[in-house]
Amino acid sequence: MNILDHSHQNTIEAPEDFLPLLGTDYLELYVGNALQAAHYYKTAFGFQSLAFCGLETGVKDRTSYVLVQDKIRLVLTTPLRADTEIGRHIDKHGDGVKVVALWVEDAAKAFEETTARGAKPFMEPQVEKDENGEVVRSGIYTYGDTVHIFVERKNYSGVFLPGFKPWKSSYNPKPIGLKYVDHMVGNVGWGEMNQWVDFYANVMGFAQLVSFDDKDISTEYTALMSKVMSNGNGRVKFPINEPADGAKKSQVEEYLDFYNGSGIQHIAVATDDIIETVTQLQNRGVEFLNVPTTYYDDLLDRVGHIDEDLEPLKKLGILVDRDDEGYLLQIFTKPVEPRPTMFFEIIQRKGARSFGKGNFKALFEAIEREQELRGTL
Ligand code: TYF
Ligand code: FE
Repeated sequence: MNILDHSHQNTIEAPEDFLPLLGTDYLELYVGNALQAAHYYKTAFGFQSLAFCGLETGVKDRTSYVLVQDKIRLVLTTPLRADTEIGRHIDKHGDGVKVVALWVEDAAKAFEETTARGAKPFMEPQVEKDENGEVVRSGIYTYGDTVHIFVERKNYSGVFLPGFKPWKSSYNPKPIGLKYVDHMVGNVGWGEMNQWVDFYANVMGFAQLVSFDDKDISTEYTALMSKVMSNGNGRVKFPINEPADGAKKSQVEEYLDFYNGSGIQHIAVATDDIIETVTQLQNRGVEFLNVPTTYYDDLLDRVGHIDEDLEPLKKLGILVDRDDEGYLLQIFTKPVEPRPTMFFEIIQRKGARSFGKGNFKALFEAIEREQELRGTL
């Protein structure tokens, strides 16, 4: 099945999707201080307060703040006690993504289908109830300590999940136009990419969209290989990177060193107006990777006509790439933790369904300049 072929011409009938996904449900980060992290994501990224759990809701061992912006839900979780699973996760990885939750019609079936195909169970299907109805959740492990939780919420009308209360805050910075999670990239260990590509293909029913090897994307230091996996309807896309042999330490290796293993490298969030979104982010103190202004000298020769003026793109450092179907605009933050681990990508798609291959060189050289400053090359 060619999942990018929407014409339905000359395609053989697709096999039944055994894991239909409605989209990304939420992302849960384990962080050292969820209270302060929530303030950061509200102030800097324009998220809105949605829900919370903790001592006031009868939860004794941890507190979580849930933030929302359009279709994106972020959960920030911190332990309240010593010697917890969450605390050990933070000690090992620093702040990072623990859960990539996927929205499904049937969480018990999602668990059965994936574990029958070899997934390691994380959470048996469980029904959670409150006065707003019920949610069924189940979960499996993916790379490193990262997990997928399947969320079935068709019989639920509460703000987030049973056990959470609405979070009514008097501090509400304006949203900045972030719409949905476009893709989430994982970095995995040396030689492990194909094993995880096979996991998404065989266990989750995903198909491979594209592949990049070290010849496509090798600069002086960075060498990496990447394959992009997508679910059947294209709503969930997971590129997977592994380090390749380069002259010096690649960015993927640096991540693996500081994260102490495989994990989520970047979260790409979509906007309909990247110039406005990035202007807001920069005004609110979010730092981005810088490309040399020479990047813009031959940009229009490379990508042809674009709707946007060149000047604001150049001023903000937004990158542009074109494929057969259209073009895309993208920009990458610096890591948002003290460790050089997870970062965000802001992306606006204007027809293009690719990932910005034409920008890899400029982008990776910008990452290497940062690595140089850190002395980690
Ligand atoms: O998701 C992607 O494939 C693009 C490009 O370390 C990319 O955003 C790939 C690897 C990387 C940073 C960005
Ligand atoms: Fe990306």
